[in-house]
Amino acid sequence: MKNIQQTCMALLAAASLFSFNACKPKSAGSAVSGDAAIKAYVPPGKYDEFYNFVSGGFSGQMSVYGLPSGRLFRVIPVFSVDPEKGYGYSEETKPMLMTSHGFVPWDDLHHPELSQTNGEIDGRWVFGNANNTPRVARIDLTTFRTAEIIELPNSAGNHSSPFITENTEYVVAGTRFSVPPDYTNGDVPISTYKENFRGTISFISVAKDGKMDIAFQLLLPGVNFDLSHAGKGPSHGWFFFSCYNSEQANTLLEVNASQRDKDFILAVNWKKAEEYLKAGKGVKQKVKYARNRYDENAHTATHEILDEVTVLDAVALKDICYMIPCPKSPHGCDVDPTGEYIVGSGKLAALIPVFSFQKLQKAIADKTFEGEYEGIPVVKYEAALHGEVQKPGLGPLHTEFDGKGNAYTSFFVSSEIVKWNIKDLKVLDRAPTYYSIGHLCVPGGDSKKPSPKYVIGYNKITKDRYLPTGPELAQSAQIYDISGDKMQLINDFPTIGEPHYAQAAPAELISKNSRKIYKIEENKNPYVAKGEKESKVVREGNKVHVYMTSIRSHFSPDNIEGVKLGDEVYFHVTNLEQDWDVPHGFAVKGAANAELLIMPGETQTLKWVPDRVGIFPIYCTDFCSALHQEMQGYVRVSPKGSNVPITFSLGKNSSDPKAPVKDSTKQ
Ligand SMILES: [Cu+2]
Repeated sequence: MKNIQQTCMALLAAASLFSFNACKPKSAGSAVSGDAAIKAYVPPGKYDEFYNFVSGGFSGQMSVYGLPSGRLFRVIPVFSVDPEKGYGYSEETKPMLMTSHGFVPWDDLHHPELSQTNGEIDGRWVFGNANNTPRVARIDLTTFRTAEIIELPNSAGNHSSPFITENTEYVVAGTRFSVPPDYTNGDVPISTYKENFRGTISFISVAKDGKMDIAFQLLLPGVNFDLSHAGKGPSHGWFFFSCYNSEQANTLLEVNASQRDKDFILAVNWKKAEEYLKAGKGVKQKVKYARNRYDENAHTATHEILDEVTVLDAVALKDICYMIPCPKSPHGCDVDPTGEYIVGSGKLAALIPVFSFQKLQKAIADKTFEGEYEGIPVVKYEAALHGEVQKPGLGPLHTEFDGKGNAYTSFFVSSEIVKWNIKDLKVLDRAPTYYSIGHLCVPGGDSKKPSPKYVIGYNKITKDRYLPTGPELAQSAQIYDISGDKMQLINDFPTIGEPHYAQAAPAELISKNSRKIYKIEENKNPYVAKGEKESKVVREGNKVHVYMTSIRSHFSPDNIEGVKLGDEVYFHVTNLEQDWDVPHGFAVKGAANAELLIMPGETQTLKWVPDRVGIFPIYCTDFCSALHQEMQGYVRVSPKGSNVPITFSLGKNSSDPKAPVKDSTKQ
């Protein structure tokens, strides 16, 4: 290990550590030892103990795995279109991906965050951030679907997000890139960063039903906000953010933002900010941002553009924000379950500083400041410090907790998880990871009440854990049993996209609320057909609306004529099934679009603009019965200006005279 440490130290000294692959620990084995694998074995037919919500990184989605098996259950589409579910392809879900820039079909999701009540995970929602076009999404855990997406003005690179207060009062989002605020003229030389660029933190309020609003934003000096965590227990009412680039560099940050020995943890008194807001100290600014909500009754998303946000100037309002010096280029900023200790992880630091909330409060009360940074008071490092973990490893990134007084920190450079005691700061155990760990997760490990059974490590850079798949290898996670004194590797599982961060919750908390169907009588989609008798085809100018139903194993209607070139055809398909797990799919040949996937009782719409004359088959894409293959039909497309009337039928050439839909021209 020493040689590795020396090699890595050399890399650190070169201040270019992230351009190199991390060092592989010599002790890294190739398999789990002894009978450890049995701990991850979940027999066929048995359920896992935990849901693991894993970020899909640059896939823009969130994926759901079982723990400890590592089995993939579902990919939840959030910020990227998903043909498997028709998300972003159906007319009903397209509004979810609207922004102030228009339709954006992709993003980069980094951090899942589960909702909490009294500081404990409550299983209602999981939030996720869009790192590129700044947004925060809320996913409903009864349906495992994205229920709402809100865009963030005055932001760029929404990395420091979404972090949550102990009763889900707020989800916060700090900007990674400082930029000129939206309401000012942004046409300025980039070299005027110090004068014109600002950082903002958005406080998004979450109503009882989950609806999100930007309550206020804090205007801050131009630094990069990286990660955050809310206070809890005694520190409830406060938020802590890691900041880097206190040098305020705007080029070659790998060198220029690593100049100072210490950057900062920003401590925010959000209760105080609320007081200022109530006292009218906020300034309303003209901005433009989107808010998109999915209505479970109309089965339709709505998109609106909002144009105002209230900004509190943290420099002018002196007692909202304080800086705590933190060595060096801090990344993770984690609060322990008691709410007393705040762990800062300097990417380039060779120790872990642990701050005390009580000491911070005393330092603020006594004004034990070493000066100001860009107008924000800077607390003396020693005055806020509980202590430092000495020689913990190289490249500390993130810390989660077991609720038994222990912390687990990931080390990117030395590729390991290190367990240490929060009070006496002694290192207790270390386990190698394969390779270059980034985030890690203990179920509930950033809440007041962790479930300390496993710690899961998520890779930044993955190498040869699995069979090769061309130039890009599988992304990966590893599960360690932490029920004993020593961490024990029990399982690996490949992941979707980059498994950036993840959270986990006991299965029972979520599975008991799982939705099975949508009641057909509650369907308020304007184009619903609540039975085959209501199915029809209606022409409105060049728009043709098909009110279609699907039930095992046919569509109604299944023959349509009278569509012409130049028409826009809208297939509004209602799935009439009222049994759990009988979705139907829908696709049409040549549509520049994906399929629909329609849940029982739901209506979804596929828009199709035919590009040629001819006969176009339609079919069900999701296997639904023994006669699924027979679930098909035809649409005839005639030339522009032809006089073929709209007709539609089901069972027209069968012997059943009561076929529910008849040729409309003969009615
Ligand atoms: Cu089907």
